[in-house]
Amino acid sequence: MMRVVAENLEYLMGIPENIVVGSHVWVGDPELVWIDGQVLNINGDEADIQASNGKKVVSRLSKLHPKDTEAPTDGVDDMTKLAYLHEPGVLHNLEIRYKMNEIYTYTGNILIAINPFQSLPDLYDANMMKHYKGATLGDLSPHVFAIAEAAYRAMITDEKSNSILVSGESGAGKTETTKMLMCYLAYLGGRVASEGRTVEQQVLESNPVLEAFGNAKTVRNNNSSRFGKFVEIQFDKYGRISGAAIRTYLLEKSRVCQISDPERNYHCFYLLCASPPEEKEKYKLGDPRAFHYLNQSSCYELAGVNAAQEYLSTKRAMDIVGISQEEQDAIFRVIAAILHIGNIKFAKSEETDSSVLEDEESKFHLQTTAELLMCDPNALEDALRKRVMITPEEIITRSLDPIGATVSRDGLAKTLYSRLFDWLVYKINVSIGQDPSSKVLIGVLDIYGFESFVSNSFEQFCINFTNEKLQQHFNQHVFKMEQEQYTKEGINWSYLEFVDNQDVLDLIEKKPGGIIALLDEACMFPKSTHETFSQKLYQTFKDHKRFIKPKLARSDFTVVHYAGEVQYRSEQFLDKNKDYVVPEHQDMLSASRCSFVSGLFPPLSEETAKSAKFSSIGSRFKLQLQQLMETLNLTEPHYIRCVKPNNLLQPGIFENMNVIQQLRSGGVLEAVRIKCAGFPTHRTFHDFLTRVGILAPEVLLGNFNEKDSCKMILEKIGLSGYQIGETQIFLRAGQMAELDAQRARLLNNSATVIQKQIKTHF
Ligand code: AOV
Ligand code: MG
Repeated sequence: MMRVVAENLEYLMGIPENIVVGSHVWVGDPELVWIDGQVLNINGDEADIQASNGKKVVSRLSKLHPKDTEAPTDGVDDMTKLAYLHEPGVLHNLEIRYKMNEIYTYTGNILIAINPFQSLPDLYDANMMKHYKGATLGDLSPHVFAIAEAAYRAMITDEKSNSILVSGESGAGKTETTKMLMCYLAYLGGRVASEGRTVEQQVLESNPVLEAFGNAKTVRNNNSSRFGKFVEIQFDKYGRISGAAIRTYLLEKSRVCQISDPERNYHCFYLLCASPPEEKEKYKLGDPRAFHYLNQSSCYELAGVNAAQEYLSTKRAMDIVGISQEEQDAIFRVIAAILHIGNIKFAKSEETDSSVLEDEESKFHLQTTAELLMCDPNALEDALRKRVMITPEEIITRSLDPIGATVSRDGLAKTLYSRLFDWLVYKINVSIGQDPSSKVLIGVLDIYGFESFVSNSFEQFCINFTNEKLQQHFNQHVFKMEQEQYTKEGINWSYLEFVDNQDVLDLIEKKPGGIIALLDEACMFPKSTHETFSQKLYQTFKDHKRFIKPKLARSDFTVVHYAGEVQYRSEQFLDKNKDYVVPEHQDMLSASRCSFVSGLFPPLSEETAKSAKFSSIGSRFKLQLQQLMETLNLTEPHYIRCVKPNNLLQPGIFENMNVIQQLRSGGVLEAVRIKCAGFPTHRTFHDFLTRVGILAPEVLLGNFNEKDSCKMILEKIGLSGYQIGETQIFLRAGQMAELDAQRARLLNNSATVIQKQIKTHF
């Protein structure tokens, strides 16, 4: 039943019949996306426009949008209040509000949050929380607290779980928004003046811990989360927080070994390098510039962040979430060990093409790593440099060449780091604890938005897959909400269909035959290369609407996502899909004398050791997403779309092109489109009469009730397709513009008549 309704789409494209000479319009602009102007002339299907920035522009009539000259100059706090709901209207409204520091705007129930890139303390203080407590959504200015309040109230009254889905591109403000949501929920559901470590405190303090180990400075965000996160906050029957569970998704492992200027590695490395002298001594650390994993970039400090203080506050947060002193020591030993591992260098051995430690310094770092990990230095060296092959006849030990040994070294560092991160999440979960008797929860999702770079790899593929999933969920929800509102008003609802992205999802995840399944197959077949994998894709999806083989590419492939085309480079897909711990690394670490380290590498059972030749990251991620969607489907969702107004990360700059792209890929425009396909303009009978009553003065003079008056006016004008609800008029997209145009003509005519009269008089 899901299909594009082309006729309705045209409403979004423009309503040319209402555009006449003198009309105020929005016209496309290569830089600003849309600029306003006035029609000077119309020739056939083209119009000359005087734009407000002084330019004269010629445009096809069908490309123009009417501009609402009566829209409030300070904008509207809900897009659905716009008389003309179209792309330029939405964009302009956000811009004027942003310039007034009004960073939040609703589109129905969806909250759009534009990153202010400046601290707005009054916006989130205790007074503000008090203010929103108990308020109905829409009664107060749009706010994250209002969304959290709505979720909490819905949970209490309907005894149903709710979820808040925060999305947006890197640096748009998802994590900050999530933290504010959690603060507000802790305020609503916390125990008053309770002592000790409360569940809500632990939930809140899990954020700085996870940020220290899972966030890093990137070019897009100085505090970029390199993992996705879903926090389930459980409530007891009194509406108090009684437990929580944190799930994380796809930590970016490659960053541990490889960074480029001006990005940084994970924050924890720099914090540890800034720890008090006795600790630095213990971990044999010093200047971060001395470590290969950190000095590939020349950025070591973060503006406005004191690493030494941050180290101490991270440890305090670790205390609160229940990580003991011994565990903290072990964690930082592993972090330090990773830095030392990165400084172990290999050179070509003189006799063969195998490798040796390059110099004394490398020996020192190897020794230090072994001490910190409490494992045997010889075993460590062997695990890095040698591979054991078991053939039916014998056991052969082979030495790796320097390149192979370096790859092995980086693999070890990545494995250690990702196991450590998983342990942290596990530990936080155990220590906060789940409430088995809790019946309802509020889930908060902070997950990476759609990504499309010049070069896109497996990570972007997974991220965009996530976004396809969430987009489907979002569309279905927006659609349902619209339907509910119409049902409430007793309106006929038979026409609405929308674009569904099931076909992209099938392309990616269908089993068998989808891209992930084909990738797994390739990974299991020893002779596969990224080229054979790509060939297989080209063959299989030759006729797929959502798949393109780029003309000049030999192994790239393009997926037509809902938010646009993304070209993926398949080079590292196979490697990145393999979740593989080198058995030599596994054996060496599980033999560590430190129970924390050996605990990160529990010995594999015979069974798994044999069968676990290959475990697929893609398939596991798919499963995780499936579980996430199942959880979300049991909840009542609320959406927050974060928008990054500029790439300079500066306050006050609103870049139209940038914003519009995010509104498109975040599905905000899709939501607007769904609304437009229905009855986007709602007006109470009274408001409607005030605005267009002049078109039928005889009706206004008559003694009718408001509903009947509206009906008579609409009949007189001859509009069709609108609906009259219980309390409101529901108009099709563009109909308000049409009414306004008629009114303008009427006023113009009467003005001309008056002018003529004036002329003849004098
Ligand atoms: P992200 O979570 O969406 O990016 P963040 O939540 O980390 O983005 O926000 C990026 C930066 O923007 C923060 O460090 C703040 O400086 C600023 N910021 C965001 N929201 C607000 C706000 N409401 N008030 C003031 N400043 C804000 V990423 O994790 O990179 O996708 O992977
Ligand atoms: Mg983030």
